[in-house]
Amino acid sequence: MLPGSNRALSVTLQVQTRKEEPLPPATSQSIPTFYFPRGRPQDSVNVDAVISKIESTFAQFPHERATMDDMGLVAKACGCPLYWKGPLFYGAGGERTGSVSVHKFVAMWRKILQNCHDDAAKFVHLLMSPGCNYLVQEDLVPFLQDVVNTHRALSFLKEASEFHSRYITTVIQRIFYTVNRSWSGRITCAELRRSSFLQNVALLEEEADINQLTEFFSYEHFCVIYYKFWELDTDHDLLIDALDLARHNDHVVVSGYMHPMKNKIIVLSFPLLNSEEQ
Ligand SMILES: [Ca+2]
Repeated sequence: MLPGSNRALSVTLQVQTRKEEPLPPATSQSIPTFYFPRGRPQDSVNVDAVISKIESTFAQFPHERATMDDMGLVAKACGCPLYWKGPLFYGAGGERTGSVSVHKFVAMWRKILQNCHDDAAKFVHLLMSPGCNYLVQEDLVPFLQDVVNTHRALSFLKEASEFHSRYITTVIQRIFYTVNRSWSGRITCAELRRSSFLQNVALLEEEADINQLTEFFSYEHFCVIYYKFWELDTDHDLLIDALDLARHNDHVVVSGYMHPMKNKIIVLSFPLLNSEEQ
């Protein structure tokens, strides 16, 4: 054995022994929660008082069941902006039966109050498909269909139901273009929270002229967008393809801008000169 090897072995064993001593566990109690995907819980929400107000509201309705027409009162009892009434009705399953019972609605809203702590989380959970934590485009249809059906500024659309889906589709595209900054096709609570969408939803109640809501809901903006689409869609099949653009404006969009195999447009930002400039 080499000189001093006994001591070296002893030191090594001590070091190994020390290494095996367990570190004190980092308890979750010592790290404050800093991530609240469903909003930061607030102590001030008195769930029982809110539920009591909702029950009083339902007591006014026949058999304590609310139809879609009743949901404005229910939304107010929930402390929500008026145009949350569509999502509230849909979230409680009202679309399937045409009305919603007080028991079903209270169970749904109590669960939302207990699990969702801000408006973004509540709105997403009312409209999302089961098992999801985000909204896809179709999820917004019940909300927007109710806006079309009941906002006074859109009452003239009652006679033109074929434009309902075109207005709704356009508004959904505007919402996703602005709110879904990740371009994932899925609006999360965080993306909704960072956007001005819910403030605009609240303004639908206060603003009689929907054209003032230029970010998403303006009917005038829809007309401009739809008119331009119609102009580009030269065969009016509601699809803009390469042939439409090739035909548009005296063939000013040259074929070099199109994908030779897929018949798709690669570049759309082509300057369209008016006749005076030409
Ligand atoms: Ca077309």
